[in-house]
Parts: sequence; C-alpha cells; structure tokens
Amino acid sequence: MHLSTPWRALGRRSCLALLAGAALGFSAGALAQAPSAVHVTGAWIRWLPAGLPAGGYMVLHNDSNRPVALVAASSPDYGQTMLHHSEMRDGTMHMLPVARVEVPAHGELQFKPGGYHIMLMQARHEVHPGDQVPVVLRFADGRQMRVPFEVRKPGASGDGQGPGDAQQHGGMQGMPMPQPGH
Ligand SMILES: [Cu+2]
Repeated sequence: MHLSTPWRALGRRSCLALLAGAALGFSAGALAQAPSAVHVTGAWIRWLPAGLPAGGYMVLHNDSNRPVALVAASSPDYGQTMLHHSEMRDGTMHMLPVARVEVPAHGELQFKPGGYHIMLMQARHEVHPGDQVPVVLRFADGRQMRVPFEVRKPGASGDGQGPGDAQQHGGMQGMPMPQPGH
C-alpha cells in the first residue's frame, strides 16, 4: 500500500482544483453585468425643485490591475443622461460633456459637485428626496452595472461646496434658470 499516501494527496489537490474552478465559474457568472473589481460607493443625486436637471455623484473604485473607463450612464427615470465635468475657466464655471472617465488601476475617481457628475435631465416622473433612482453605468469593455442612487436635498450631508451643476447646466444652455434654494 505504498501508493496510498501519494494518491490521497493527489486526490485532495484535484478536489481543491475543482473547487477553485467552480468558484471561478461562479464569479464569472455573477459579474457578467459588471466590470470585475469595480464598485461604487456614496451614490447620490442632488435633488432640485421644478424638474431641474439634477447632478449624480459617486465614488468609482477600481480594484483591478488595469484602468477602466466609464463611457455612459443612463436611468429609466430620466429621458436624457450625460457625463459632465465642471471646470473653472477665467473665473467662471463651465460644464463640458465628457466621452469617457478613466479610473486608474487600483485607484478611485470621485464624482462630486463642481467636478465630474452624471447630468440627469428630463425626469420621466416626479423625483423626490428619499427616492432611490437606478442608474446604469456602461464601461468601455461593454459591461454594465446598475447602481441605486439616493436622492437628497441640496445641502444634505455629502453635498460638497462646489457650485450647483444644474445651475451651470442652465447657463450653458443659455436658458433662464430660477435660483435653486439651499
Ligand atoms: Cu452637468
């Protein structure tokens, strides 16, 4: 019975290999809708009255070895959604559409008031503070990720000191814009 020990050892290894394979298969299936190793924290929407365009904010975390790029966002609750970046130029804030937002390998990228934001326009129904709005993030590799965004009033915790992106948006479009109250 001198073979018994090596055989048992091999048996255990095979078993482990099978388990590892099963685990990998499960992960691939679970992540079919999302880029691997990307997750989102602090997702919220700054609510404004009267159906004004609202800014969506979040932190994108990339735990992988490669950069990932967000190329689009959409929401069933809004007719139009764009990726925007606010920039100060000659003392004035401007909002510019961006085609892609790259998150470095093992890095994170903040969407925050006065910087990157998801511009949510043409609400399909009334949206209220306290609501959860689903936003679908689409990445350069084609994968998608559905993230719940919490709707909050301006000035709620998590609101930055940056200027209102919707206000800038109105300015960019050259439309008269009521002053959103804080
Ligand atoms: Cu904007």
